[in-house]
Amino acid sequence: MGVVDLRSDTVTHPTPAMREAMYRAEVGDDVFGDDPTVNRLEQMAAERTGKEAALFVASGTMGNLVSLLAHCGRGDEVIVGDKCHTFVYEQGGMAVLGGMTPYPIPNQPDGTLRLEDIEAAIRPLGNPHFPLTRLICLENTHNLCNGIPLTAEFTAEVARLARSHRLRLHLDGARVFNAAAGLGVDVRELVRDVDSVMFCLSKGLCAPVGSLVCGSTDFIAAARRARKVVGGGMRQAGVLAAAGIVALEEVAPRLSEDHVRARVLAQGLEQIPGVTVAPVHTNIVYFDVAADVPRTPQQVTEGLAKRGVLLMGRVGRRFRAVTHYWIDDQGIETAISAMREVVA
Ligand code: TLP
Repeated sequence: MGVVDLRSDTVTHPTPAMREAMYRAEVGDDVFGDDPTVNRLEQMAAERTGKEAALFVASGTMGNLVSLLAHCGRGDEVIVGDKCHTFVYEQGGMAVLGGMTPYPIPNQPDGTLRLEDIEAAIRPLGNPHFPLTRLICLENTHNLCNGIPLTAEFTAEVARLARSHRLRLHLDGARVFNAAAGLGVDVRELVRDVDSVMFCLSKGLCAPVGSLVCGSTDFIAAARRARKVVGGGMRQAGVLAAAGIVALEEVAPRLSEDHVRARVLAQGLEQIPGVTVAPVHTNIVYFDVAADVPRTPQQVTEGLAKRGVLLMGRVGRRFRAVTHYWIDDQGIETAISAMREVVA
């Protein structure tokens, strides 16, 4: 990559080892269950998450959607954080395509939901005015909450509450491998108490396409049906799954390098007058440019782009930079000096 592309970890190109594995991948018709490479990836994903089974899907959005379709029916309600990806960035897919209603409650700055808020959002049974509460969703790491990881202990508390009301718990774990690296624990611990987890291969894990949904055998059978109805039966998907296998084997173990670089980036940006950096937990760095810096947000992103640095403008004067496999130490230095010039 010629430019320092910090817009997202979704911009990652496949590694040379992935391209090689894709070239050599054995394939079959995955809708018939015949693709050995997809089957192997699904087995690996189930093992890594400690779940019975897994399903390869095209994207994180599709993974969350088919999970929700497998857990819920029309008229069911889903308790979500008001800053979670499923609620904010997925076009309301659960409502549009699944007839579910989201019940958003405030995400706390640390990405958690207050147990009291969850409890208060659960509908009383037997009253025909209300939808039926069916599912609670969490997100780990939490993208809009500074990429913070949720602990296994917090997830266990929510799971206990869910079980006591006969609700299911789904985790949007798009970056759950970053969460595990950030907390220094195994992914299995972080997802032990959820009924289903979706994680992405095509973010920090660097694969070109794909996500996995993991859960019980029955749940995965339902998710497989849901994947087909949304057009996600991908046939010779082994060419994609092959990259996913490399992602799990070779890229997952190195994610903490991205976290170190995110902290170095934050430390550099903090030195620039007018720039305030939010706490960094994993590979996501949010920062604000003060109102008295005479640059519009657009001028900031354009000025950076001219210097070969791409990042994402968010709401107001807030920006996001995400580190990943293709960002090295030199890239971080380039980004910091470009920012210093643009803001000066
Ligand atoms: N996030 C993207 C954008 O959509 C914001 C990004 O650049 O961060 N869950 C979480 C927590 C995500 O951050 C994302 C993508 C998804 C789900 C959806 O994954 P895809 O893009 O594969 O559909």
